[in-house]
Amino acid sequence: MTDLVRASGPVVMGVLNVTPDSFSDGGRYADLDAAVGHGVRLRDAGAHLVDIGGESTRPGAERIDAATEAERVLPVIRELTAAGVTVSVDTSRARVAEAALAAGAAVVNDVSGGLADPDMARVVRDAHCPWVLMHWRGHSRAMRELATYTDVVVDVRAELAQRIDTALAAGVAADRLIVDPGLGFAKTAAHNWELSSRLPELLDLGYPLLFGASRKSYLGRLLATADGTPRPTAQREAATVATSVLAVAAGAWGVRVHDVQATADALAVWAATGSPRLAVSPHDEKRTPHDHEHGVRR
Ligand code: PMM
Repeated sequence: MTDLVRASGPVVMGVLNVTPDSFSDGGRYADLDAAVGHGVRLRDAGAHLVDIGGESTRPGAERIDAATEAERVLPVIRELTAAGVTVSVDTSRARVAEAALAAGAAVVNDVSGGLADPDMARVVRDAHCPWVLMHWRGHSRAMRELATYTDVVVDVRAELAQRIDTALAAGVAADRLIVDPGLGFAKTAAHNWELSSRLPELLDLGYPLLFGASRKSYLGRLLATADGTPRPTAQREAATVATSVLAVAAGAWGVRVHDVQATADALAVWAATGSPRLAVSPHDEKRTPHDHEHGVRR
């Protein structure tokens, strides 16, 4: 699985949330079949990884207990792994991660970056599996009040560096770590845009970067009607694809998306045009009007 971390091409992580609001109708087995079927479709559409989460992390969401979370994710992980799908588990609980790895999960996607459960580093270290360390400041109920930064990019970078140091100090190998700015987690829309436009400063940490903008509310606000009504979740796909391609062109290792087919198609176009990279670095001087004119003439 270390190969996945070192992958040069963009990695597409498909989202499979097995929370009651995703699969509310039908009995337990119908839910399981629906979840597994969806996971297989995500893989067939081009997902390198299917990310299975059993606890909603939406702002304001109430927590569920570890046993409920495990009951939701473990059967889906077992079946998808048996079907040959590479799976990550989206959890902040060491107990759930440990059981998920035993059930076949290959990657731990921890939205708390190791902060929520001090035992997570041990689990990841012993499993030698990749670990996504997302930038996080607190559980869903509290995250709105935690969205205060001096400079969001500088602060997120410094906090991710602390998460990396803690992981390394606990014995986790550097080549298992992936960082993620955590769009929408204790971030306003403006913070999300600032992070999106200054990814090179986060890439400068020297770790693969996962970018998860898919269908998030800041895209809904960008595309709001004149009276301020946000664009509904299901109609944010073109914006999701645009942010994902821009993130990959800026150097992101991977993107976490709901509509894998749309993103995979867009990334195929990006690859067919020579995988162009956005030529920006945090130290680049801003382009002057003169440069622009020059570029146009050529
Ligand atoms: N976002 C959500 C859940 N898990 N994991 C990572 N690594 N990065 C994210 O941005 C992220 C995540 C919330 O989005 P969802 O409710 O659409 O799954």
